[in-house]
Amino acid sequence: MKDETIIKNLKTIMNRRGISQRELANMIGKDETVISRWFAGKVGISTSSIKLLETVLGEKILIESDKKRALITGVTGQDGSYLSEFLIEKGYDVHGIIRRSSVDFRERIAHLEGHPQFHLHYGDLGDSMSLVKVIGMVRPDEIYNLAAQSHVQVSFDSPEFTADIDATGVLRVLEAVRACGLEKTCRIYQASTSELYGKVEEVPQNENTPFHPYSPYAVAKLYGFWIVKEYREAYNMFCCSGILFNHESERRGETFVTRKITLAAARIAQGMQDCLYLGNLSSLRDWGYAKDYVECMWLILQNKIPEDFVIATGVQHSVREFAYYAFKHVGIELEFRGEGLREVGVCVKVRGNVSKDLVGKELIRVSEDFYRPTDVVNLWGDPTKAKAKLGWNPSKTSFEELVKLMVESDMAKVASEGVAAKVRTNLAEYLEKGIVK
Ligand code: NAP
Ligand code: F7E
Repeated sequence: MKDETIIKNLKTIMNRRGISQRELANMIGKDETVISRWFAGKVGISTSSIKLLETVLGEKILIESDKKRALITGVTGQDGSYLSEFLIEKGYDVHGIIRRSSVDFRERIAHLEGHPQFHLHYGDLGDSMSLVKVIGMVRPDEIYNLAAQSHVQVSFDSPEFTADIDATGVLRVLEAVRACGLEKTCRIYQASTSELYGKVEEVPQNENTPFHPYSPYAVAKLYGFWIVKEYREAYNMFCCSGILFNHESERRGETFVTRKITLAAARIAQGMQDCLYLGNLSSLRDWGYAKDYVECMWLILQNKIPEDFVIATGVQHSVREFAYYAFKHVGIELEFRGEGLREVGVCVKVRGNVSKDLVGKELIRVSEDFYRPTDVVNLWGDPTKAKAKLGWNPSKTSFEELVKLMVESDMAKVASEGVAAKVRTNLAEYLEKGIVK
């Protein structure tokens, strides 16, 4: 997309000024065949060649408006970071909204800061004025609204904040787009969730399954889903929701159950933690890989018509199974004994460098602290529509591969932690005491 537009601009300048291919080649000190190959689309045109052409011609051939512009709210989060990488690769100019933080280190996007296609702006989903300002300035072709208070347990602790950001925040984005006069041109993706199915009324869940939200988070997200649908119908806006089932990665927040498990497995295997405390081990989830899921967000916005899609793998596992495979992968074989609050995961065998002293020890225990007032226990998505209409492949990364790549990343992280180990020990203690959930 980018090269075609650059060549088009270059040809327009050459025609207007009567410059032949040979003359252009002389002007930039290259062989004429190089120019012919650019024009035939046989080779890409490098950034340094673009700069050289612009200098000798004294005119811009890479016009900023030729690049598609995407605005991502929640750019510092797991999905925001992968989506930024994906869109940059596609040639987009990516703009992200960040909140001011007392710790000025944005771990997940640190590697992108300074990239010429990556730009950050301060804003907040609780602050309409900041949204109007950023959207009006960036004038995006696509908005990916990923910002949210995304932790279900935290939504019980901070329900009002969750509603403000996850429900009203969506309305603020939609209204900001209208206030900037972009409702006819800007496509909007809303990060919706399988939590809408909550106390499930059907298994597996598809686009027609009735919603039954079962946490303050899910109730807020339900408003987000419906307001997007309303604006689509009322104002004919291209806005849609991706109903995404759980997706995890090496960048997943450390208090979500998968990451909590892979980090603990790595720490226990390396002798830095004694035991992992979890809540409902029987809870069932359809876990996919976040990197695969961001592609789908983009595909949803490239669709001919605005529609909502379920994004899932179609495969379901329990928290207990996730823990079993994660520990197995670090060299610890677990056997689960007992039931409910008395259930424990006992080490029955070790391999590799793992200490034999662990054999016979209870490495996983259940704590009531991690039980939720209402818990969603049977999520299982049916991605048939996304497969058929978007051509998306839900089986790109299997459950086993996902567990493996998360565990391997945490094994390496723990091994190289050094000074940070103490901070981690404190976090582990807080997790154990249920202060941080
Ligand atoms: P995440 O890692 O928790 O990231 C959330 C992002 O939202 C962070 O960048 C955070 O910024 C930002 N944010 C929070 N409050 C904000 C506010 N008031 N104003 C501006 N930004 C704010 O979440 P994720 O896993 O990437 O998920 C992305 C989206 O998909 C969320 O909307 C989530 O609810 C939804 N979702 C996730 C899953 C999943 O399994 N991951 C499944 C379905 C739906 P800070 O870094 O400053 O905190
Ligand atoms: O819990 C159970 C817990 O916190 C999964 C968010 O991205 O996905 C995520 O929400 C299950 C629940 O994710 C612990 O009770 C047991 O049944 O990893 P989670 P979530 O609640 O499914 C959805 C789709 C989103 O939209 C959200 O934004 O695991 N569980 N023991 C535990 N959960 C946690 N966090 N910690 C435990 O110790």
